[in-house]
Amino acid sequence: MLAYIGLGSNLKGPRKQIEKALRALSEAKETTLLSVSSFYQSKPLLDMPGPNYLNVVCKIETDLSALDLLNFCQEIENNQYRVREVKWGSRTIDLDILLYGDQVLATKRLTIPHPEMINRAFVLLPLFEIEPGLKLPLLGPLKGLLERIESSDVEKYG
Ligand code: ROI
Repeated sequence: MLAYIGLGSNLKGPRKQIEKALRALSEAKETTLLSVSSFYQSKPLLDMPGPNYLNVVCKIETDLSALDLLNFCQEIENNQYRVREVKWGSRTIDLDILLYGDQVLATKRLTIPHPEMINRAFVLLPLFEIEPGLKLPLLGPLKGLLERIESSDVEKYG
């Protein structure tokens, strides 16, 4: 199955944290890393206090089910000492399953497409960079979604 994962970090060397998580994704025998976007920098959403974020989106091919992919992503987060303190607080690493093939899922643990992705330029811009022609289940062409949101506060980094 093809899947897209959004990665974000604003603590403890964000670039290093994201590179480490990408390495974990690429080294797992059930997943192949197919492409990775540039790094993008933005302020924390909703004017939350904290350092700027770096975000990337990657495309993988995986034999894992959506739920096992979620478990794997959370294992990577735990390995990088992610601590869940306040909701929407700073984090060393965050991995969000954005899309899993054309699957639509709404369970307690996992909603796909990721429910917030359509509002987040730090997800849509890197996704557009690696897959400009993408059509999302339920939500339609990525290009149309990007045109609806303000994205000037997200910039390419490095
Ligand atoms: N803000 C930005 N800019 N990037 C993120 O990845 C990000 N992730 C989050 C919250 C805390 C909502 N804010 C973010 O989870």
